[in-house]
Parts: sequence; structure tokens; C-alpha cells
Amino acid sequence: MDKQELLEKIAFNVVQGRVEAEDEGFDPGLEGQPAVTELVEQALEQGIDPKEIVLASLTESMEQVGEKFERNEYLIPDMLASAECVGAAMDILSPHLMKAGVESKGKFVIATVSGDLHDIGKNIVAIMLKGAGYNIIDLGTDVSPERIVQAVKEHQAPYVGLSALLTTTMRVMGEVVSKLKEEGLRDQVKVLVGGAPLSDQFAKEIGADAYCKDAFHAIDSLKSMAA
Ligand code: B1M
Repeated sequence: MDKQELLEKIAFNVVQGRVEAEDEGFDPGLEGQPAVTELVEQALEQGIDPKEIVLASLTESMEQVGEKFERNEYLIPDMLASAECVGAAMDILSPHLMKAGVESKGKFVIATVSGDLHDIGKNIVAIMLKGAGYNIIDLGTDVSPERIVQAVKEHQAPYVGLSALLTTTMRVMGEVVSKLKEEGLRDQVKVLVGGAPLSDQFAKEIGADAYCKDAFHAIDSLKSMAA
């Protein structure tokens, strides 16, 4: 199988919610065919860059899942099955995305904000930043502004990354910025925000330092902040 075909096959199987070959898919007749786990391993064996697998297969496929959900073709369990596939793929990919022995570039607190349970994007960003040499303090999902600010204070972190996937939860990011100001911490920490409904404009409005379209953008933003 050539590279393009393999990347597309991984994406297809994420959309089908198939972690392993024995799994059934959303469509009938797929059982027994290689699924996400086997295909990701094959891709690595063929020397495909793990970053390319994240971008071209995993991120891309979740876009398709979201579109299917919007069209009522998929229900929540279908979205969860795809999310599980991305988790399984990331388990295989993360050691390859990490650079061993990189000197720490600083502490980075990351969280999905209150009311929001989406963590696939946050986890990808966390793994990529860890690979880029940051010391990640991952607070998980549904994290209140109070807990986020507390963690920044406790760890004296120079960076905080916030994730939100819902239009109803993105405003919590503004509350985090306000709380950092209230606590006198705003000048000591750079606030990076990300998530599908966000934009540069929104990041400016809430007073964040950077909007990150994806994990690679987050790494670039951090590089320019350190320069
Ligand atoms: Co939800 N969901 N979901 N969902 N879900 C969306 C976001 C939605 C757009 C689907 C749709 O309708 N098309 C929609 C939101 C609509 C809106 O807000 N206007 C939606 C909805 C409505 C809901 C529920 C309300 C559904 C319901 O219950 N009726 C519910 C809410 C639960 C809650 O959070 N309280 C819900 C639940 C779920 C599941 C639990 C089933 C599951 C999440 C599983 C999990 O995360 N463990 C789920 C999923 C999978 C999705 C979609 C399909 C995929 C999200 C995803 O993982 N994308 C999503 C549709 C979509 O976004 N296309 C959808 C892949 C991921 C790699 O991308 O997260 O954008 P993303 O992360 C990127 C960048 O954004 C950026 O880098 C990442 C890597 O490239 N980034 C950062 C993200 N965070 C960053 C932080 C940074 C930097 C960059 O800090 C430095």
C-alpha cells in the first residue's frame, strides 16, 4: 500500500470506529480487515512520519465524524468509537513523537475548560509539546478557572494552554484570563488557546497571547515567544 492509500485507510477506519481487525465497523463487512492499530503500526514500519499520521489521518477523520454527527448520520456512541480509535493510535504514536533526553523548555499547564469534555485535541497538543521539550502538567477536562490559575501559581508555570470545543465553553477561557489578572499572575504567564470554534479574533478579544490552530502552530507560537 502506498503512503497516501495507507493514510486514507487509517482515516477511514477512525470514521468507522474500528480499533482492531476483529472489530465491526459502522458499515457492514469490514470485520477481519486491518483496522487503526494494525494500519498505524504498518505506517510506522513503512517510515511514514508520525506527525503526518496525526494530521492527515487522525485530525482529518475527526472532522468527517463531526460532519456526520451534524447531519445526524452519527450518534454520540459513534463519535465515541472514533474517539477511541484516535486514543489507540496516539498510544502507538506517542513514543515516536517524543524526543528522548530533550532539555525542558519550561512548564506548560494544559486543560480543557469547565463544561467541556472534549480531550482528543488537548491530548494531541500535550503529547506534541512534551515531544518538543515542554514539561506538561495536564489537568484533564472540565477544569474550572480557579483550578487552572491555582496550577499556574503552584507550578510557577510560564505557559498555560486552554482547549475548548464547544461554543458554550469557549467563554470560560476569558474567565481564566480575568482570574490570572485578579491574582496578579497575568504578566508571568503566556496564555495559548485552541479548539475548533476559536479564531485569532476571539483570542484577541479575551486577551490571550496566541490562538493555535493545531499542535504544530502551538509549537511555533511558543518558539516565537521564547525568541
Ligand atoms: Co462533541 N461536539 N459533543 N463529542 N465533538 C463537536 C465539538 C461538534 C462541533 C460536533 C458537531 O455538531 N459537528 C459539536 C459542538 C457544536 C458547538 O459547540 N457549536 C459537539 C457537540 C454538540 C457535543 C455534545 C454537546 C453532544 C451532545 O451531548 N448532544 C457533547 C458535549 C459534551 C461536553 O463536552 N460537555 C459532545 C460530546 C462528544 C463526545 C464525548 C462524544 C466526543 C469527545 C470524546 C473525547 O474528546 N474524548 C465528541 C467528539 C469526538 C466531537 C467531534 C466529532 C470531534 C472533536 C475532535 O476530537 N476533533 C467534534 C466535531 C469537530 O470538531 N469536527 C465535536 C479532533 C481533534 C484532533 O481536533 O479538538 O479541534 P480538535 O483539536 C485540534 C485543534 O483544535 C487544536 O489542536 C488540536 C490538534 O490539532 N487545539 C489546541 C485544541 N485544543 C488546543 C489547545 C491548545 C492549542 C491547540 O493549547 C495550546
